[in-house]
Amino acid sequence: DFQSNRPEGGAKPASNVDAVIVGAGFAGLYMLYRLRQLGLSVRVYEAGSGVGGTWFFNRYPGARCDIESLDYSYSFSRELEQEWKWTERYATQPEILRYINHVADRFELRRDIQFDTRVTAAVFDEATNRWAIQTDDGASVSARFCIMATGCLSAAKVPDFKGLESFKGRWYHTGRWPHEAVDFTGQRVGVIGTSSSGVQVIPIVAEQAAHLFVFQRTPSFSVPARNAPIDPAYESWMKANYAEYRRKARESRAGVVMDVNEKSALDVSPEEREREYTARWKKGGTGFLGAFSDLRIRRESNETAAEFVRARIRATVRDPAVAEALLPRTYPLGTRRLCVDTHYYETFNRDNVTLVDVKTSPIEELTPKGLRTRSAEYALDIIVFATGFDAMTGALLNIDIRGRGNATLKQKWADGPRTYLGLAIAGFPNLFTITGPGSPSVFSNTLVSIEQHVDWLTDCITYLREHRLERIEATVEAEDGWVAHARELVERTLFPLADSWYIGANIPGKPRVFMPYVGGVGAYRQKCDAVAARGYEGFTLT
Ligand code: N01
Repeated sequence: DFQSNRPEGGAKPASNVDAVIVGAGFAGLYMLYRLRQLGLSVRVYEAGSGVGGTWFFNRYPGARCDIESLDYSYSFSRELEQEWKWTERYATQPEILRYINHVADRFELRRDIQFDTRVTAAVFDEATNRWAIQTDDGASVSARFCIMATGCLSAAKVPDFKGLESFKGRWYHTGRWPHEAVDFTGQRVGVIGTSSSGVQVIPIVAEQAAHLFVFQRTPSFSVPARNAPIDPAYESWMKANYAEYRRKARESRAGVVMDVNEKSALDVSPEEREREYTARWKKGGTGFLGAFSDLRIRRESNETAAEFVRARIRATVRDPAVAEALLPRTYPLGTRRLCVDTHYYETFNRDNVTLVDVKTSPIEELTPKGLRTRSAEYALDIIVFATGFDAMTGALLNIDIRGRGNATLKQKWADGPRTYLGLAIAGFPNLFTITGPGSPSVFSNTLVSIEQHVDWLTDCITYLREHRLERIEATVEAEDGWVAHARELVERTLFPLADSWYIGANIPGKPRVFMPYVGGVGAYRQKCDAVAARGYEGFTLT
């Protein structure tokens, strides 16, 4: 019975708990908070030495969120929401990490978290309906529920470059940045990767380095952030209207209240288009994508937005050849994550910055002195890999997860992830994924998605307890239906046209399956609620 397991006083690591949560980022912390409220005994395992997940590991200079601070925060506690003061429109990584630490302290979450511990395996025992969870310290714990709060972008990927071990300089991955500051002063630095992480780190490194080489394979579309201190009048308005604002965000498409123009880009004059794009460009941020309703579904509409951004790049970058090389041309705007930057394109006007095209002349190997492409060798003291992540499935598949009949998740997902609602997996009872593949996750303000998943799971576990049920498992039919529905939605969009991490294209050999759910968080929430209201339709409960 998982109702009576809570150890007195909480703190001691128990070998038997009601729930194990893997990960102490935004998702894991809130899950712990809610399950504790139910009176469950919970153990959280976290590979890092502190809370924060993404924000613990991505400490590279320039790291900040591209969702506004007042949106990218928990809504579950009115006091927290009212008392916390954000300083900037877009919070920096250190500020977000301070916030997460504050939350952990405020709600006394740390006593149930074991840090510096990586979960290596999770095996379901059909006889007892419990998970045996193993950790890299050799310990094992048994839990009724295993909740994966492992993050969508947590398995950092350093490409398998020949000769990496021979490189005599220092190298870093943006997603595994050291805690001590890295000093680029007087150094010859190479940054590999020009997507969200790259566009943030590049302008900062350029200011310090003796010379910066930017190795670009695919140019990104980037819009200016227009970051600024929080406007006190806006903050007061938000704090007075938070409840209503959050409700709208939950019902929205992306988990933020966005001004979306309902018109098609093709139904207005070129002058009106220019006005609309210019206004959004001046405002800054990803709201640019709301300029017209069909930017992600109609190629010709999308091309008008793409051309607008290309014109801004040409107007910003002085050397026409460099500007030309920075123009994205091979995929529609927004089908890879739109970048948000502060002085990214301007950085290429500096004398100490060189853009190197590694599409036409790929990186062949790292050498003791630096890096060699097909056409030249570059002497480097420091290499920064802004090369991304084995997204959405990487962190899950790094754990040896075995469900009924000892079947592995690796086998089950050999042709790409399959889930029911992005929350549950047929064959893996009592295991849940927060913001898993098949849920809106990375296509939303993650905080909104995380709270929705955690609240849904809390209700689900309450339901099981009230009905004295021990086991919940998605049916294969429900899972097949969800996978088909998700695929059908994405096929109506331009997303499949891009080689992106959304579709696994950044990891050699990864199956090409579009992983996030594109239906929007509002519609998705309704579907999840309907499943619960119908007694957990699509699940077998025993
Ligand atoms: O990773 P990416 P990221 N040789 O995979 C290049 C979130 N995020 O860390 O496109 C040469 O997007 C690769 O080139 P290509 C956000 O969701 C948010 O930047 O594969 N180049 C690409 O340029 C984002 O989408 C924020 O041709 C190689 C880059 O490395 C997600 O995290 C900030 C290479 C990888 O881009 C991931 O972003 C940061 C190779 N062998 C991150 N391998 C904000 O909120 C890879 N590349 C602002």
